[in-house]
Amino acid sequence: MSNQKYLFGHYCLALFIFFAASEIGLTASQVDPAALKHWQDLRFGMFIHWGPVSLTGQEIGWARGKQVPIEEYDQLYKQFNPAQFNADEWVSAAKDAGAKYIVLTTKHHDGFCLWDTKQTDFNIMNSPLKRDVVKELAMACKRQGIEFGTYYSTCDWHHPDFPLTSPGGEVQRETHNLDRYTDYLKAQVKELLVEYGPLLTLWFDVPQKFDAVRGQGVIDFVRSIQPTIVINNRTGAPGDYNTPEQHIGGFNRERSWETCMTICRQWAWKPDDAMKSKKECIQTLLHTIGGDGNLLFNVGPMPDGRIEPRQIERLREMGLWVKTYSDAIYGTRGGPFKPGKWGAATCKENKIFLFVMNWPEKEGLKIPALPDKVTNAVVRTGGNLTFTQTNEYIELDVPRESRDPIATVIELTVDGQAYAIQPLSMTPPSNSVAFGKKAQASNVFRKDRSYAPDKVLDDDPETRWATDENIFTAWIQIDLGSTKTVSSAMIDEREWNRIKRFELQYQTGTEWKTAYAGTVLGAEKKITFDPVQAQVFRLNILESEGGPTIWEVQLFQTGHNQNKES
Ligand code: FHN
Repeated sequence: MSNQKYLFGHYCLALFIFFAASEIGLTASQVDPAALKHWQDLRFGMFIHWGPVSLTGQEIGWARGKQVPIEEYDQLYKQFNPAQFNADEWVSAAKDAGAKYIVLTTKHHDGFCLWDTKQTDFNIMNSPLKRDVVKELAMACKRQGIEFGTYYSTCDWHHPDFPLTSPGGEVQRETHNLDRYTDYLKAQVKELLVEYGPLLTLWFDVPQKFDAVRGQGVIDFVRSIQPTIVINNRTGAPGDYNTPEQHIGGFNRERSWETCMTICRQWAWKPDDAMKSKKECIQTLLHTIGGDGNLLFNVGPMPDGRIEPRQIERLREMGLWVKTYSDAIYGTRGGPFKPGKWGAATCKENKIFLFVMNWPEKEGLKIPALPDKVTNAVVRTGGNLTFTQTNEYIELDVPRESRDPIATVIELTVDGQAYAIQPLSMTPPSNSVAFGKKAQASNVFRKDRSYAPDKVLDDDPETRWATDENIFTAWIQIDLGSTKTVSSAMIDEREWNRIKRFELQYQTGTEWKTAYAGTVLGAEKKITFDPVQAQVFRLNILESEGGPTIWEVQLFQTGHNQNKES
């Protein structure tokens, strides 16, 4: 049987198991809605990436067999003695930031375990520290009243049964046994659930050889031990929430999601790593919850067990701001106004909280009118609010000197349930004939839907089409659904300037003709050209620095929205 047929058969079997299980009432693969809501209401967690690799200042897992030879990397634990590790200090740092849960890497891709596991000697109890880090952190979380979850790497480049090894899982092991490794994984995960739980979440990572069936099997196993747990989408199966990484996920109320992001640049500790500013940290949280996501914000403790004092201070600064507006953050949902350059919004009961980060140059902020009447409006960050409400729009203004440089918080009270209001885009419609149309592309970054080609046709300044790093030429094709006469366009690659040569083409019969040829694109490039009649257009990127990415492609009919070439 060919591989494709085998995989297709496997996939059908997975679907059958999934639907059969739910048909006969098995609940193993369904998340407990109350548990998911509880996790979602927390909105903000602290991620911790730590292990013996911190002795090297290199990246956990990935440095094994790259910056650090495998043999040397695997022996690091024998000199790992973080005597200043104090779980209560870590938990206090998280609480000072305003985080409501902690997720710790209990085992990363390098296979080293931070708890007293009986499945392998490759664990913290055989290091000079001889302390069960996971146990101490779980107990400190309990003592201080915040939730605890565990990161557990699905792939394991150290384990002899896992098919792939370092560097980076790029090397196929001669002999391996994925079923035996899966049993090992389940035995370890059971230890974490039974001896260190109940856990808020199990955060799996990098499934590599785990397909949807194997991944769902892990999820069912976990839920059979702890039904009230939420599991992410990195076992190989969809799980309960998506995990956009190092970027803020798009507005999405339909599927739970959590952005994971580093406070510096590296996940594990790195000396003098660049650290995000207080403003960036807080605005990242606000844009994330404004999109209806959670934020899992990462620190990497040092080899002596401490979190860097400068990171502790940054987290404290963040928390001072966050806690001032905690009612506008925790237990809220994203929207109804979608996030954008303007800022973000959250809602709860009959309240809408606006976090205005950028004001228009000349007048106040105009937002779309709401179906519900606004019965009260106050500025939580101080100053006098000018407020106008018409059937078409709401206009808000706060004197410049009163605006908060991080976000001016405005609380609106409406005469209804704010969450019931249909989400509203803050970007005025472009009138592009390509808006909302079908798109396909020659390549999509890691085949991740978050970067699908249709993201350039959504008038949403927060979403983009992206390609893999090793892609230098690419095309994105747009089907308008019917023939249109087009004579101008706007193409936005922001300031990334990766594109060196491109053509806007249109299809006649089976041929592609060029409507416009250019070199540098950049931010909101407006182009005009002789009117062309076609149904299918494509942006053909002929030369780039690698990984070209486009935020918007807007096409305008002759006579509409004529843009002047920039
Ligand atoms: O390879 C890991 C990486 O080290 C880190 O743990 C992140 C956290 O989300 N996950 C993987 C990269 O996607």
